[in-house]
Amino acid sequence: MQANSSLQDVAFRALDSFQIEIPSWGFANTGTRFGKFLQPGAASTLEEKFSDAGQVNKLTGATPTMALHVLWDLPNGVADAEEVHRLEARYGVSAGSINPNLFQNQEYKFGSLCNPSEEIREQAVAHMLDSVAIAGKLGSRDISLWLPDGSNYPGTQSMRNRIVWLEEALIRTHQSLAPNQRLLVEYKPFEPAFYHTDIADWGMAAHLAAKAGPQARVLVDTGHHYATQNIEQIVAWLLHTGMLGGFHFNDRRYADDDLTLGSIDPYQVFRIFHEIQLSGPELWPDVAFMIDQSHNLKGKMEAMVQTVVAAQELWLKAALVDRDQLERLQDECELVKSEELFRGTFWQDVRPLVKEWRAARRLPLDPLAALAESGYVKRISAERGAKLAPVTSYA
Ligand code: PSV
Ligand code: MN
Repeated sequence: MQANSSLQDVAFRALDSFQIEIPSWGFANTGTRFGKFLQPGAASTLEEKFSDAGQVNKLTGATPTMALHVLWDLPNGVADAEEVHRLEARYGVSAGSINPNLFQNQEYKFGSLCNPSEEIREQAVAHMLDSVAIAGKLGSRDISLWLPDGSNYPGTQSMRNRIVWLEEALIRTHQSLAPNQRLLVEYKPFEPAFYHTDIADWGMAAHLAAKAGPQARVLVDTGHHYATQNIEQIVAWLLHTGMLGGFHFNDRRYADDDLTLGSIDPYQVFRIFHEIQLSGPELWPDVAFMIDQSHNLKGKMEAMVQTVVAAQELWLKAALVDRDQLERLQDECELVKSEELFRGTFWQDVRPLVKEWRAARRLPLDPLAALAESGYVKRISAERGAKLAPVTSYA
């Protein structure tokens, strides 16, 4: 905690400043490539997703926007904007980042923006431009690109040609951005391609973003790293170079989308938040905090609320680090004292403080308990479950 401020002031400031975007796909039935376990309460329409997102926002006070995935949520492109505006007004949540989808069409078997076929590359660029137009119509700042391209066998693709095609595609996408829009470039070292992916790490993403233009940044998905990767160091570098655009939070133990934030290593999330808080509040609005999770085993609503609450607690813990004292100890190379200060702050139980903030902001004191008491999950399970055809095999 910084000197001259009461603990409560620091906590309230930190929690007031913290917002995290939830993904529409977190409320829908999803699974692994082996199959899906369907949940009766899962959302299958855009309205149901908005309704669920609205509930999470009411319970936590921290999720005013929902990320949309173009093909899953906006199949008619800009023509869907009117319906989105109606849902925003009805459920009190706005459209957030717009996610192009370059991974579902059959044409993309050998790549999208990096496909050796010029015609297919054009189709993929056209989808990027459509996504920018949709974002413009919805008033969304960020177009968040995850590229699934890559190859599975050495020698089968020219990695060098693909760099050039990708640079061209991102430059063209950037040219279509309005002044208030950003292009976020996500990286992933594996899946669905396993020999090489065209944007494998933060260095490649940072290069591509810089090449694309001044409104492009890097998106760090915490699941998209190899084991033992020091993600907070990557964050420190991206902050230093002004290239950090945002996050997709999940847990890398699942390698991607499906574990609640901090369920395996909350200390890592704390370390990441600490790096961001070192940069000061002027910068925070430029960092898009987003969740990229879709739960297969836990109840979707419960897991989303649990994630947001965990994020709030960890953000607050990071705000309580005595950064001045830490800097002094670091300068003096007081290893044990500096580590104990850092670790000790992480171990503090901040839940009572978060509760005080919830009370002051007229939010439920215990969002998970409030969700259970509201009967919302029971209701949507009954209503939506009745529409499900009986299933004997979910493969
Ligand atoms: C890909 O693994 C990813 O992390 C991208 O962000 C996608 O948009 C998202 O998951 C949903 O498939
Ligand atoms: Mn992601």
